[in-house]
Amino acid sequence: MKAGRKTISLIGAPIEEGSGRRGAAMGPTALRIAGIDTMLTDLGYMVVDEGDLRPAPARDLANHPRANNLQAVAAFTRALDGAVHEAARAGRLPITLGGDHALAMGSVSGMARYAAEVGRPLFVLWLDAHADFNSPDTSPSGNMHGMPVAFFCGQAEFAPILDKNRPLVDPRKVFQVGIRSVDEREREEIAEHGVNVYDMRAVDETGMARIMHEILDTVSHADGLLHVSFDVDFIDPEIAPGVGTTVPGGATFREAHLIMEMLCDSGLVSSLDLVELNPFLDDRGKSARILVELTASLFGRRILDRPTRSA
Ligand code: HAR
Ligand code: MN
Ligand code: MN
Ligand code: MN
Repeated sequence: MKAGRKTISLIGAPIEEGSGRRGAAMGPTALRIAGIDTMLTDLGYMVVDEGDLRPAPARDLANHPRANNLQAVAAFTRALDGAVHEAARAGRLPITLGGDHALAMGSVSGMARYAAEVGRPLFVLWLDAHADFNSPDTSPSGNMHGMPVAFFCGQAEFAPILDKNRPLVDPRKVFQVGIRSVDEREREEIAEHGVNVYDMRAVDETGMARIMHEILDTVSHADGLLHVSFDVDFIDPEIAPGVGTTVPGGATFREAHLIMEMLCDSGLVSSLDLVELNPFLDDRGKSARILVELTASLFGRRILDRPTRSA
């Protein structure tokens, strides 16, 4: 998207109950301190900071032995499904400031509803070390930040969190890049449902530019909307240590930067999650700053003006 009069909604989602540890609830504050709002304003956007969601636990749901903190996660899912959908309908581009990755159960569901209303297919670019395609049945941990993709694809319907008849995301329209930690049963599930996974080996063998061209061509030919879900652990932990679930061998800053510039050129991005930032584990705000830098590239900051060339 080009810098211009587009309005961006910042939606804070201080959820940490989807992860196995504390700290991610400080993520939205750290992203604001790192200057996410002023950076976007400087790039020419109108920015509406909607503040932080603080939903009360969903007490209508029974606790689940294999879905930890279900009531808290469900509350954020419902709140974000509403807030993200509302922002998109109002013509604003929603950026959800996390918070752990369970929040994508809500943000992506809200965008799926919006996409259905405007009659365009929703694609999801999942930048992560993890596939996050577990369900309570398959999860080794019960942590719901490992389940959002299965949830918005309709493969984790274990409690009435959202309307069963809501629009779902077609798993074949999910593109995962940077994956390097997949659980045994999760591996079978992503294959069975046709999720497009570019694991780290694919990144090394094929190169990030080619992978991104393939993905963007597919979205563009389908006239799709593209939701980007950016998990800090996509990046190598040596550069971005502020995350609870570090996995070695992550993306370099340059690879991530290239992705952001290509996304910007494509003009296809409809919505963004910035997730799993844990400021308690960060090194003097380094990871928060990197997230803001990369977001700046996604929204139009560039080194030199040079359009993406076709593959
Ligand atoms: N796959 C593991 C589990 O389900 C770990 C999931 C960790 N997820 C995140 N988000 N950090 O990607 O427990
Ligand atoms: Mn994740
Ligand atoms: Mn992850
Ligand atoms: Mn299945």
